[in-house]
Amino acid sequence: MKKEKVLQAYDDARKQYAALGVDTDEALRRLDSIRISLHCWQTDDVGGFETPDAILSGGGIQATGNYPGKARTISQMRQDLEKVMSLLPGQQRLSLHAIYGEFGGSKADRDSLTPEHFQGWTDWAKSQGIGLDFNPTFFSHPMAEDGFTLAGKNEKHRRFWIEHGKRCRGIAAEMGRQLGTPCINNLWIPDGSKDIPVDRSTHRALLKESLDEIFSEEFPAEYLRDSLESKLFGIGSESMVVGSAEFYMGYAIRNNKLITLDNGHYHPTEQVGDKISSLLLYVDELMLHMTRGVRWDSDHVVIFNDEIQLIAQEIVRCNALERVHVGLDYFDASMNRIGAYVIGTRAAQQAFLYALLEPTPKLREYEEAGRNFERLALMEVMKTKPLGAVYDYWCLTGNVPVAEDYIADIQQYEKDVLLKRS
Ligand code: RNT
Ligand code: ZN
Repeated sequence: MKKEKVLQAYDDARKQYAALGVDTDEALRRLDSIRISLHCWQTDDVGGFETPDAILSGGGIQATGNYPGKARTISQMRQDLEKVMSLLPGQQRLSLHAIYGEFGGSKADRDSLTPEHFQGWTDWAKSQGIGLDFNPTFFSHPMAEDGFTLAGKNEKHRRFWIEHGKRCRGIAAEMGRQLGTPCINNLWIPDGSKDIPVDRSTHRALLKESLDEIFSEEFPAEYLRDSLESKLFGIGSESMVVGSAEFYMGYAIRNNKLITLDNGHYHPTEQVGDKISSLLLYVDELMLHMTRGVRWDSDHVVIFNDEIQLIAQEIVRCNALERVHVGLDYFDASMNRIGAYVIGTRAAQQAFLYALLEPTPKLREYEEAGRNFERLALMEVMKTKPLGAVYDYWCLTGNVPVAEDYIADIQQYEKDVLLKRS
């Protein structure tokens, strides 16, 4: 896109928003401070590097598609992530899963992971000037095959997973310490049952006990924040998921933990955006897994839809940008994976920009005066204001491709790099 065109369009957009009392420059300044945490697992369909050609298994989650070019080594993965970040305005973080360590061909099982296995990632993050987040991996492992980990009645397995949970916190804290930005360690377990269980309560009591043990060690909040992610159901856990919304909400409020809101993990008519103002009254901080469920928790690429907009709007309206850590969680193996990252991250950024460009005081004024028509009318008008011109300007000033220009860039990368991978 021509530079002058972008500047001209921005100038016009600035005036249009200003007429409604919205300062676009200020909105961009605030947008610039949001660090979206890229989920490393879109590079390789949640495979990881424990064994050659590891595949996602036993976690009630599934990646579908076999688009060529997935990352098969750590250096390919870093190359892909660097490409992704070169196509995104603003700054990002990276969220790693425990299966993505540098195991150097030797088998380090989940209960014997150490910060050294991730030192390469920390060094890389330092070189990129980004922060890291972390996730213990409680799936794709023989000891998770019966569908239970921290909440299981098999004591040997449960002990193994508790050890994994503890080690991951140590690793995450070390990343946070070295990088000077707290590492959010997000805990999600698949535990649940396919058919109707009779004893739900023992599993929940066991999960509580396991978590107490995992969290018994204290780390400074500047290094580590613990977050808990609930789920409604998964493949093979259709009838009960131990770590439900109520379970973790109770646990997090009582124990001062963060809650991760994955918008694929609720009843399809529930709006995750609506939960934010409630949770912020009781927990200090939230973590987001922005995703797109299509009929189920399908983890499609994030797009600029109503759901994502409401999430961003509620965070901005609650003035809670500093209290919400934004992350992504989807894995689509049916399209160019670099493209999937860029589409989803740009969509999330656009949702925040949309929220930041809202004439909230005016809308509130209408609301308080009971002017329901006027409130809805202005909300509708905002949908066709030149959001894109403001976003394009952000890309231009951030020296990344503007609008559709990034498509050609990814096509070139596919030709030069991805298709050459075996
Ligand atoms: C699964 C959860 C979880 C995973 C990642 C890979 O339903 O959403 O966050 O997607 O940990
Ligand atoms: Zn998630």
